[in-house]
Amino acid sequence: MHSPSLLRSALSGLALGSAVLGEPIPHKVVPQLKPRQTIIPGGKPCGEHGPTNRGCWMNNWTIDKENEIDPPPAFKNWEYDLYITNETAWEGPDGVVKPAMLVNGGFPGPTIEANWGDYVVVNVHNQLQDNGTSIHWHGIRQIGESDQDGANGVTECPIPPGTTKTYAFHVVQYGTSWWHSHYSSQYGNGVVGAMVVNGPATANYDIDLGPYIITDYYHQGADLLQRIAELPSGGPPDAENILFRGKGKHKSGTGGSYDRLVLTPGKTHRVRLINTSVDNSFTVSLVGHSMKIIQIDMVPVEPDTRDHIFLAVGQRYDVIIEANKDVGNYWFNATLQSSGSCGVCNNAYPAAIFSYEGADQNALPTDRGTPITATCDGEKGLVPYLRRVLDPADFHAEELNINLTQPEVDFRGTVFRWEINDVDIDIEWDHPILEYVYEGNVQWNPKANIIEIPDADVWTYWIIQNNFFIPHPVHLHGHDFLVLGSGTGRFNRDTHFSQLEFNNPVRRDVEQIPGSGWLVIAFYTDNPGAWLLHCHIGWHVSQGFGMQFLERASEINRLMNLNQMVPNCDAWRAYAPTNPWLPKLDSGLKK
Ligand SMILES: *[C@@H]1O[C@H](CO)[C@@H](O)[C@H](O)[C@H]1NC(C)=O
Ligand SMILES: *[C@@H]1O[C@H](CO)[C@@H](O)[C@H](O)[C@H]1NC(C)=O
Ligand SMILES: *[C@@H]1O[C@H](CO)[C@@H](O)[C@H](O)[C@H]1NC(C)=O
Ligand SMILES: *[C@@H]1O[C@H](CO)[C@@H](O)[C@H](O)[C@H]1NC(C)=O
Ligand SMILES: *[C@@H]1O[C@H](CO)[C@@H](O)[C@H](O)[C@H]1NC(C)=O
Ligand SMILES: *[C@@H]1O[C@H](CO)[C@@H](O)[C@H](O)[C@H]1NC(C)=O
Ligand SMILES: [Cu+2]
Repeated sequence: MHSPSLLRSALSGLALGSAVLGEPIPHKVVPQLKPRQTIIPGGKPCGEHGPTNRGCWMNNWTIDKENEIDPPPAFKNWEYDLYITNETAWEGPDGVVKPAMLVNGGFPGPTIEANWGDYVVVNVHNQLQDNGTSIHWHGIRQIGESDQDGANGVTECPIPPGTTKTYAFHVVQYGTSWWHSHYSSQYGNGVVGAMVVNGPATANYDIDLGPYIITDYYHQGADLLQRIAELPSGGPPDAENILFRGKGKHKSGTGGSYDRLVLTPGKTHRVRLINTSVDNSFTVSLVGHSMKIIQIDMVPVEPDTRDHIFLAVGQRYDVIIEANKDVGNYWFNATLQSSGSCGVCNNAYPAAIFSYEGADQNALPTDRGTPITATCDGEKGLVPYLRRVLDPADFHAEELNINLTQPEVDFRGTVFRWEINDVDIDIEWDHPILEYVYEGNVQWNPKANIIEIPDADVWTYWIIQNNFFIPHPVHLHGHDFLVLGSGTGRFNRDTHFSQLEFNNPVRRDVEQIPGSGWLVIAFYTDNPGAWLLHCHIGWHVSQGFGMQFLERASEINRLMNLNQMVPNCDAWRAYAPTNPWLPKLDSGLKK
C-alpha cells in the first residue's frame, strides 16, 4: 500500500528566521529537484502523448497507472506569485461598479498549471490592508502535506496583511481544479482561479481549450452579503448574474458582453468546466451539441456523453465537444432550477457563446435551443476509470447529522446557524488544529467539531443525514470519497443498504446531498492530517456548516515539519488585535 513517506522523501527543511510585518515569512524550504536528465522507466510502451494518443502521458506512463497510489516522480517546480489586492470601486464585467478583491489585478485570478507528479510552489502576497487570507488548493490530495492545505484555523493561521507565505505541494492527480481563499467570505470577493494538471485522458481530443470557469456574481461585497444571508429577515441573497470565464451580459441587456469561445470546425475540443459559485448550482448545455465527460473533479471516468450537465458548487467536469455542426454561433446556457433551492439568479437566461471559426464573430446565435428543466441533483451513473471496489461486509458507518437551527441570538445578533452533529463549527484562526497537534495537545474547543480517525489504511464510512429541505454540495479536503448512494428521507440500514453501490462507485471531492435526504460516502485512511468536511455554499460554511476529520494524529508530527507554521502564526497573533474588523463575524471558513 502507498506510504505517504514516499511522497515526503523530496520534502525536508525547517522554517528559518522570525516574522516581521511587511517581510516575507519563510515557510517551507522548496526542494531542489533534479532537472529531467534521465528517462525513468514507465510501464508498457505507449508512444507519444498527442491528439490520437491521449491515454499515453510520457515515459510510458499511461491512463492505467494508479495516480494517487503511484504517481510519477517530480521533475519540476512550477512557481507562481499571487498578489491579492483590495479594490473599493472596481468596474465588473457586466459594467456595475462594486467592491472586490482581485488576484494579480484580475478576476478570475491566474491559472496555476503543472504536470502530473510535479511540485507546485506558490508565493501568496497578502496586499490587503484589513483582512488576513489563506489559499486552499481545492481537490489537491496533499498526501503527507496537510500543512499545505491552506485552511485557516485548521492547517495554518491566516496570512496577515503585508506579508507573503509560500505554499509547496505535489500534484499526484491530474485534471482540472481551482484555488480559492478560505478566509471568511473572501473568495466571494474574487479571490479564486483555476488549476490545471496535465496528464493522460480516457478519450482523445484535438485541442485543449483550458479552464472554463462558471460562477454566480453579485453586485455587493461578499462580507456584506454574508451578513444578509444569515439574518432571519434576510436569507440567501439572489445572484445578479452568472459569469462565464469572467464575462457576462447585464440582465438589462446593456452593459457587459457575452463570452465567446472559439471552436475549430471538424475538431474535438477539451473544455474544463469549473463551478466556482458561492451559492448557485446550475445545469449547463450547448445548443445543438452534446458533451463527452472524461473527468470529474480530478478522477478520470469512462467516457460518457450527455446533453446537459449539472454542476454543483466546487465540482469540475472535463468534457470533449466536437465541432461537427454547421459553422455558426451557438448558445452555451446555464439554467437554474426554478424552485430556487439550488440558488436564485436575477438574470433569467445567463449564457455565453461558442463560436465556430469562420462564423461572424459579432453575431448572436439564432437558435435559442430547447428549454432545459434543471434539477438540483448531482449527475449519476459515471464510472471511475481506475477502480475501487469495497466489501459490503465491511460497512460500518457513523452518522453526520445536519440541522439548521432556529434563529438564535449570539454576539452577531439574531442569526441562523448550520450544525453538524449539534455543533456549528467555529475554528480558532490564531490556534489551528495542526498547531495543537504540533504542541502535543490532545484537547481542543468542542466548537472545532473534530472527529478523530486513528486507524491507518482502512475504509471509513459516513452517513450524512440532511434534516432540512435545501440540498448542499458537500466537500471533503484531502481525499476523494466514494459515493455509495444518496436518497430522500432518513437513511435506514434495512431498506437502503441494498441501494448502496460497493463496486467501483463514483469518486470525487464534492457531491450534492439531496434536500431532506441522505448521502453515504467512504474514504480510505491513507492521509494523516486535519481535513475539513463542509458545505461548499459560502454562506453556509460561514454559518457553521463544517467539521474536521483528524486522521492518524499520532503520525502527523513525524510526517510534517509543523514548526514551520509557527512564524506565520506568531505574525498573525501579533497582527490580529490591530485588525479593525475582528472579532470575527462568522466561522472563519469559506469553501
Ligand atoms: C517505452 O517503451 C519502449 C519500447 O519498449 C522503449 O524503447 C522506451 O525506451 C520506453 N521509454 C521509457 C521512457 O521507458
Ligand atoms: C478595502 O478598502 C476599504 C476602503 O479603504 C476599507 O474600508 C476596507 O477595510 C479594505 N478592506 C481590506 C480587506 O483591506
Ligand atoms: C475583511 O474586510 C472586509 C472589508 O473589506 C470587512 O467587511 C470584513 O469584516 C473583514 N473580515 C475580517 C474577518 O477581517
Ligand atoms: C454551481 O454550484 C451551485 C451550488 O451547488 C449550484 O447551485 C449551481 O447550479 C452550480 N452551477 C452549475 C453550472 O451547475
Ligand atoms: C440560452 O441563452 C440565450 C441568451 O440568453 C436565450 O435566448 C436562450 O433561450 C437560452 N436557451 C436555453 C436552452 O436556455
Ligand atoms: C436534527 O434533526 C433531527 C431530525 O429532525 C432530529 O432528530 C435531531 O434532534 C435534530 N438535532 C437538533 C440538535 O436539533
Ligand atoms: Cu449548504
